[in-house]
Amino acid sequence: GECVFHLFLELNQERCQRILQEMEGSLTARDRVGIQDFVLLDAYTSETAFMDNLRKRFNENLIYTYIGTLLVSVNPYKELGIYTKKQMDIYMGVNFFELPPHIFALADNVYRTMISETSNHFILISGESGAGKTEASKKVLQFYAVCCPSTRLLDNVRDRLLLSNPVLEAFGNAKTLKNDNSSRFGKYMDIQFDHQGAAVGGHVLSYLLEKSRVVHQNHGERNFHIFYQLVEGGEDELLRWLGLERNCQNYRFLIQGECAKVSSINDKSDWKTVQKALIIIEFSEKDIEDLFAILASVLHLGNVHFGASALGYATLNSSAEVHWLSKVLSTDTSIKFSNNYALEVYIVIIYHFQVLSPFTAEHAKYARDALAKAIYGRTFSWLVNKINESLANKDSTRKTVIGLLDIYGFEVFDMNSFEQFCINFCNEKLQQLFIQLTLKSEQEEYEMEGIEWEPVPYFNNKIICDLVEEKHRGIISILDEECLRPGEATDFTFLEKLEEKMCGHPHFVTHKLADQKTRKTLERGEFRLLHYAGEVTYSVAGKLFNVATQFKSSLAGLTEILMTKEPWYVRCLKPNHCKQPDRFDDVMVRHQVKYLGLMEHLRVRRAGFAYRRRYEVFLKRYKALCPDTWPHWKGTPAEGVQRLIKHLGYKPDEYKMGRTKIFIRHPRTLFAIEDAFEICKHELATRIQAKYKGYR
Ligand code: AD9
Ligand code: MG
Repeated sequence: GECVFHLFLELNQERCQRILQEMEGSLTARDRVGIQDFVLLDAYTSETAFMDNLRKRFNENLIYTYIGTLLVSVNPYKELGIYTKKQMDIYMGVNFFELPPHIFALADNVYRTMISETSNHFILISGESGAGKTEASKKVLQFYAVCCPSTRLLDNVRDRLLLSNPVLEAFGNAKTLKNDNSSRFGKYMDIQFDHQGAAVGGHVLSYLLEKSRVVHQNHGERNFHIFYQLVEGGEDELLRWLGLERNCQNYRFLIQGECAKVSSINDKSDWKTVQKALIIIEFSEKDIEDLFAILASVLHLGNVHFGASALGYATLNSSAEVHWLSKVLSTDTSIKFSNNYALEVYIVIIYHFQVLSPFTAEHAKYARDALAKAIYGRTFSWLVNKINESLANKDSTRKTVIGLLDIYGFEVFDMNSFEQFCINFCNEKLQQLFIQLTLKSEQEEYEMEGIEWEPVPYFNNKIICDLVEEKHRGIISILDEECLRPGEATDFTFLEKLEEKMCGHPHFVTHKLADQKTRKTLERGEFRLLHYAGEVTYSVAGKLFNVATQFKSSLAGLTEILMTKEPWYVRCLKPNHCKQPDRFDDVMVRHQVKYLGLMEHLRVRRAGFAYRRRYEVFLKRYKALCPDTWPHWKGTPAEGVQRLIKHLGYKPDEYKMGRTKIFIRHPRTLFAIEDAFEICKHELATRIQAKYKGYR
């Protein structure tokens, strides 16, 4: 045991040094490519040094850098050829710090930790809109699909896991000003693994789809991709059956942003991909037909228009659209889209067209749009359910999971509505989770364990989360109260209430509460929140349609799911506002580095300990490396660990003993003990085999 371990410790030290030398090379090479782990940065407290390192690496197409086990990624906006099968093979099963930083290295590390500790994990991918979250989450999924062991039977699951992505993106992503493929829903995906590490199933949770996009798009933005795919790529026969023409310009819901065609998007080939994916995920032919009938109904609905009668009531001027609507939705009694739903839509349409006719044209339009949004929203939920049925693993044996969280990023537009409020609140909550799990709990843990520690100050955004969600006092509660006063409450009474309750809050401003200087930039129907990531001005118009409470509780549910798992982080940075390669906007990146709390994270990491385990867990895993602790240790686990590491010859500055845990400073110490453990396991297995042979 001992001598093997020392050999490994030495080998590892040498190996680490060699790797570092190779990585950093001579001083000039290091000057050129920077350092691959910010923890190794000499001037680790200097933001300038941090930025220099990031920029250097970006200029060399090295988009990944670590802060310990946290991965920082800068969107290159170009293909780098670093996600090939060959690259996956290189990263598979190799110690985290031995190769240049990569999303595959993180994926591999999470996977191996899950296997060796039989524990559940999640990867939180964050960053603002267009920073590369969705791409990162796809790379992780691809890595697991390709690298995990598999059987023919499970190939199915793998394909379905992979292909759920293009389907969900077609229905849930859209071109915005920030990102040509912007996620307009939050997505949390569990990938389930059996005890051999094969991917055997999955589950998707979706969060608040931005439904308003179905009926309205800002200039330079599009509706959800799937509509354009259908119109551009749908077969002639299909379009004829749906009463659609092959021209986006004919559909009001597709052209409000005046950019139906996007150079970076090929709707035709995407259509084919989605078709194939739907078949692999096992949507029946009927399901698929119904799905497109529903989409067509939304497009027809968008073209329904209303005139005004002499009395000012709405009149319906769209017999062709109504004809197609009733045809695609309800003439076929066998519509299986859940019978009730199809029927409900039909009844609602009849209801709207006949009973709502005494409405004004304005009201009728509103009802039409509400209907279109509802149809699309339900279709999306149905789609997620279908995908989940297909990914479900029926076998009840215990599984471990890796969760992937890819949500819509923080975003600020000229006009920010209720949707942006929810999206940015969601980002605020995830930042809070990050703070709790890293900066806060890490430091509290040292304190609790009685380990000497110089506290690192950081900005805690809890104050902003509370401003939004606190019971009885937060914005969402006030919104709820207002919604309970139908007839009396308006967007403006809501704003007045906010002003009354939030007056003096450092993160809340309105026209009335603002100082002279700020007032000029704020309108009367607006409020401004000072989010962790920047200021956003929201319009109160239409906010009284409240789904915020439901959103708040679903986010609370998500937090609960995550809290039971071990966290890993990918922090995505956006290098410029123009979606351009080779352009590193210093001010913009610095801002993100700041609000994501990366400097603070680095400080905590640098001063802290890379690895920690409860004494029982540590002893259980490594006790075979010391004759005194193997096979049974009679004393307390802490004493056992003390004996074990004494035997292994740990130096005093390499570790600290806390109240319940051992803390290890460097990853290399960890590699060494893991390697020694592997050899030991191997030796044991060989001995057992030999014995067995002899017996035979
Ligand atoms: V949003 O909050 O959903 O609006 P994301 O998800 O953070 O946003 P996304 O992953 O969609 O951004 O990335 C935006 C675009 O940047 C992609 O469509 C790619 O064109 C580009 N991108 C992102 N990451 C990479 C990468 N690792 N390599 C090459 C990339 N291009
Ligand atoms: Mg995205």
